[in-house]
Amino acid sequence: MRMAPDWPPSIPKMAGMTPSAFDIHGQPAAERVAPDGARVTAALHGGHVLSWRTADGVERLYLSSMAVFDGQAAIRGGVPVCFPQFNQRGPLPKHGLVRHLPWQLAAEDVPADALVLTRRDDDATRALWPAGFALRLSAQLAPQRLRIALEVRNTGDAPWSFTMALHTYLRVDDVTQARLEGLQGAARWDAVRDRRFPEDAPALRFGEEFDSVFSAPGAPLTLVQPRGQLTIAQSESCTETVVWNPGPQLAASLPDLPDDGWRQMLCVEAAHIDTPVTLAPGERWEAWQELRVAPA
Ligand code: TA6
Repeated sequence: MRMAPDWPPSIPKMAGMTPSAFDIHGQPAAERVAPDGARVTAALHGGHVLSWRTADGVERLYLSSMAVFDGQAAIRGGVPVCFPQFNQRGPLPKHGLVRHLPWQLAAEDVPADALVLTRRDDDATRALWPAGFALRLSAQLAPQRLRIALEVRNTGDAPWSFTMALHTYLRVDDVTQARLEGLQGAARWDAVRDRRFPEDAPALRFGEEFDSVFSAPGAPLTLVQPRGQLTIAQSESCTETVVWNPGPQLAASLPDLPDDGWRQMLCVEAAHIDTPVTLAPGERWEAWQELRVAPA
């Protein structure tokens, strides 16, 4: 099995309500610690939330032990921000531009319980996509809860369109023992088999490659595991939910995922894919996903 020898990285514990800046594997990172001890950590590369630990110390997000921290590659795990393109549905690199680029840590207008990262267009983005934009990613802590919000603004002088996803990797004890409830009745595109059908299962189960785009459910989803439940809600502005697990075969071919890494992760993504959002100059749009640990 392929495993990084120095994992997990030692993240300094710096409690306080000011975001702490440090680095993880040589990459700049920041952390917010809430009064109850919950903490959220993000890498500036990609504006990428890496970790959410609830007050009980339990890690709720999956981060691959083989994730590449070279300031170039997208990081495997956490919450990649896919913008302005989801997957390969367009001419841009897979999942867009910003997961490969450095963001900034915001210091102003930041709520006391949030970590906020920002990204604007620059020569690197305009070389591939001529849009003037500003992104603001907020990861906000509340007891047993994390809300990740992405604000998109058109700062240019022409309209442009985008698709997006908050590509959240949830940590699970064993995905084959987990089930995801709440998508029954949703329109589903099964990308593995290229089939479209209404989902009829009351709960999704995992074990083989699973890659599907669902029309957004009207109510939050529930991830059920033997150890407890997680509720996953998303803003109405997200018109789709994506569920992805590579399964054993695809996992073995991904160089930045341990062979058995697929067992510890499940991506449940708040997305806007099928009909792109168009923003006129000066317009803004917001999406969020909220994760809540259900009481035992
Ligand atoms: O959101 C699901 C998906 O689009 C899958 O098709 C799979 O490719 C996954 O994202 C991960 O993509 P990545 O480029 O990060 O390997």
